[in-house]
Amino acid sequence: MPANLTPEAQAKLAEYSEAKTVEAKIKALEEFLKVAPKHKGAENLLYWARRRLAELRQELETERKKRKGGYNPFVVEKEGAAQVVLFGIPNSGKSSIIAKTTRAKVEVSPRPFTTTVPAVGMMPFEDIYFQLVEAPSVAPGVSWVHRSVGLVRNADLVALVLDLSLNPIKQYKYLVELLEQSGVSLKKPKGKVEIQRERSGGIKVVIMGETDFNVEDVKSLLKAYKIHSATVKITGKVSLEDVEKAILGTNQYKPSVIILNKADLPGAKEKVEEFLKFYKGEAPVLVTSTVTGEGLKDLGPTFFKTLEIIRVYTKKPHGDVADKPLILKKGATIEDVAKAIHSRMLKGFKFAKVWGPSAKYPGERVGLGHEVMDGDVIEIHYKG
Ligand SMILES: Nc1nc2c(ncn2[C@@H]2O[C@H](COP(=O)(O)OP(=O)(O)OP(=O)(O)O)[C@@H](O)[C@H]2O)c(=O)[nH]1
Ligand SMILES: [Mg+2]
Repeated sequence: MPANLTPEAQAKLAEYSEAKTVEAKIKALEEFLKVAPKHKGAENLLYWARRRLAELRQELETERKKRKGGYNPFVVEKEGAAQVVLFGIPNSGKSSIIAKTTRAKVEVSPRPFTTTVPAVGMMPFEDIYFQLVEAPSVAPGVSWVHRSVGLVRNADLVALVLDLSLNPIKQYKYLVELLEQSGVSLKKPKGKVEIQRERSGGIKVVIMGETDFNVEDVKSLLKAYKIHSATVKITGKVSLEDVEKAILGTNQYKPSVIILNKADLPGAKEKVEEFLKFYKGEAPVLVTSTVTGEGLKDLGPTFFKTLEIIRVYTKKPHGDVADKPLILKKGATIEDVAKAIHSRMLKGFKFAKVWGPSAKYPGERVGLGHEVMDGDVIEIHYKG
């Protein structure tokens, strides 16, 4: 069920979602919290608003510091094929994983909270690198929880690192709850809501899929949030609450893997079995030990698969194949390849030649709509 807000509260949220600056967002959320209803249906939204407010205040402080010339260690610029954030409670072994799989010098210690700012390392996988980022450990009452959650929000993938010397189920529940409270979901959505705001033209709604609401419901929801012109495309299994979350941006899906670490310890095997009995989600579960090295070589392939990325190699006509691949999302087409290289290539596109898994025969001539695959070699011909 949508949160059934008063028009006043909805207007404040509308202000929030339209606000362009952090300051304006903070102001709108503060005012929303003052007028928001306290009934059961609005509970989640209130929780979200408080969390978001805390994050925004943090952001503001960071911005201020930056203006003064300081730098923010909690902003880690992406490098390599994808950024993977290691998220977990103190001492679960996040730094040890980075130490064992990258060349970065990180501090490992039996003392909890050793890592106080994100530790970063580049983990090689075949011909690419994944950027591993350790989020400083989270625990109840820790002041940087929002910042660590912020790192997860920005990552391409989150790895939950669970400590097998303690109860992994409890840790899992705690970490997932923290993320959910901040609008980060590890569950792949069954449907998709795309909202394209327009300057004029009213509200257009296209529903393709399983819903228990109709076009009029969507229109009135949007109007309640003061959105008067937009194109909304709904595909798959979607609830009206999902549409509301899409309007507010309060639900963000993050692909995840689960790492059960310290498999070398006595009793770890039983805990792994218990966890597997409990866990029915879609994320792959890896069992590792940074002491024996067990499972560490599976990290790369598992990240690669879960990220649903592919590598394609471009070449110029009569030229050599690039040794560094272009990283694209699974399902990408020649159009995406051209776009990724240069807009000129797309504008003047004539045809492409493909060698590799997606080609019917080596050097097949294809158009913009051709779907490329991992390992393809692509030569684009265009009017320069
Ligand atoms: N037995 C065992 N000990 C491990 C393993 N991985 C890490 N440790 C130990 O666990 C302790 C914490 O490891 P770290 O890698 O520093 O853990 P962290 O998650 O980075 O922890 P903080 O940054 O301090 O919050 C250290 O004493 C490590 O030697 C493992 O696979 N097996
Ligand atoms: Mg650490």
